[in-house]
Amino acid sequence: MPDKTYYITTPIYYANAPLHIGHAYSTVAADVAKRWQALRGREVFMLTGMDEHGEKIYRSSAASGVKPQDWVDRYADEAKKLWAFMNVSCDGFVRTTDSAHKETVREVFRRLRAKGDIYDSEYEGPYCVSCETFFSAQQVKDAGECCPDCGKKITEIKKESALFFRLSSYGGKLLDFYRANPDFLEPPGMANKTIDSVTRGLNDLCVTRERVSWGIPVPGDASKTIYVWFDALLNYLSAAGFPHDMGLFHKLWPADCHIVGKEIYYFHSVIWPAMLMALELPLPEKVYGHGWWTLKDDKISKSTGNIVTPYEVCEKFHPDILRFFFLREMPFGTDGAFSMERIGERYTADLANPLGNLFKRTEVMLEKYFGGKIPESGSFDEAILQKQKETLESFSRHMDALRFHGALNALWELIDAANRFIEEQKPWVLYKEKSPKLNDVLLTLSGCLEFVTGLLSPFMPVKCAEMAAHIDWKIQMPEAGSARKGRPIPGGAILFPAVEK
Ligand code: ME8
Repeated sequence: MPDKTYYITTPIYYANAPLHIGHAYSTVAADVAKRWQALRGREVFMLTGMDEHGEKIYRSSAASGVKPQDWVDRYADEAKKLWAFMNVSCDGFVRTTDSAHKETVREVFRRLRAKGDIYDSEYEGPYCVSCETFFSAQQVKDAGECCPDCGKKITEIKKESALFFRLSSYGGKLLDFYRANPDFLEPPGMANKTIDSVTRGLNDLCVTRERVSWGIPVPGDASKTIYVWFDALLNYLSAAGFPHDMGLFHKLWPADCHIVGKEIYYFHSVIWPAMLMALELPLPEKVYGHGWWTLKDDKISKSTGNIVTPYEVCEKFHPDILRFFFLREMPFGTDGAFSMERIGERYTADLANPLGNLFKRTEVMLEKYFGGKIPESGSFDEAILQKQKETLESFSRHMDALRFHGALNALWELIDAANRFIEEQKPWVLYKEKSPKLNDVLLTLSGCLEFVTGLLSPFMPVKCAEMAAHIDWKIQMPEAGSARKGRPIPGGAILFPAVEK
């Protein structure tokens, strides 16, 4: 087990509209990955936060007649409330208006300028305020005179003095790095796109804006502010203590994983590693680009206006059910259609029926046959023990690789096997026949309850705490074949009551 703290990040979200289930998806995924590493005994640090500078945010605040700082303060407060509501336990919450962050950005800017990686020039050309992205005239023409990414109206930046980052000189080094670190770009579909675009050649990147006042002033030239993406990407360093707390930094860096949506993968897989190379810092272990939740085939997004908030979903379902649904419904990396009906179906098919029933039936039988305790004697069933060992191996492998879907599939195979075990062993017959095998069966089933509760806890921390209370157990990394002979099983209210359609 490595000594280094497991450091995982989400994107920092724009402070210009309420967060929705798409944002919750990335944040919950990072929280689940972190909770899994903590369960295995590692030190962990999960970072999320807010992206608070730039023209888009300035325009939104101005349109509402609110000072930009008041505007972003409001969204940062709302985000913190949302993450607490979603049972996300973040260790860091970075805001790009934090003074420590601003100092990191200024320092990085100074260093890169001093070594010639940032140089003086001029910029003119198309810019998308919604994506905060510079495009070439040809890209905009090819997209039908609109933003090639979001399809919105393009702004023309008139010729202005600007500073550029020498991105073009890092193409070869990036390709070498991708080759030498095949786990860096994930999933594979995203890797191919990144390698293609770097192979086609990189242009230097404009990293300042002259007519945007809501940003970090360029050191030594207050007429310009630093481009919002250059500012935002540095959150991963500033929140890790670079350069003001190098003790913390050495514990956290390099990050184990940046989780991002696929539309911002290029920024994280090309621009960000090139910035780190320029700073002569180690690169993160992995950049994972996940897919989108869609509604009627459209990406759920603030700009499309089809957003669903976690609060709306959780009028009907516990936040842990939404967490579970996020990672059970679609493989991490692909797109998926969101609907309340699908959550209801998943809830019934995975939680209320197999898992809820496994708990209920085991608790009822322990009460009836053993006075509410795990049998004092008996031995763990060999076949289920073997199944638990296989599940642990497969679950761990998938979780370490952020294949949440594969991990849950493995766990549900065990839950199904445990339910089949009840049907095959027929404990009610064993009881009538006064067979000693009854002890083995209920010992084994009790062990399955604790095994499943432990592994599921990163996904559903609150519901699993309820499950643990049913079996008088403290959540920890479960062991195959564990059975706490003679311990009371208090049971409790139905864990996953049926929901109407
Ligand atoms: O891009 N499905 O912020 P943002 C899945 N500030 N995930 C979704 C989603 C959907 N429909 N919609 C949004 C920014 N997301 C920048 C990031 S990082 C240095 C700066 C998630 O508020 C997904 O993670 O537009 C996506 O990348 C992110 O929210 C975009 O959030």
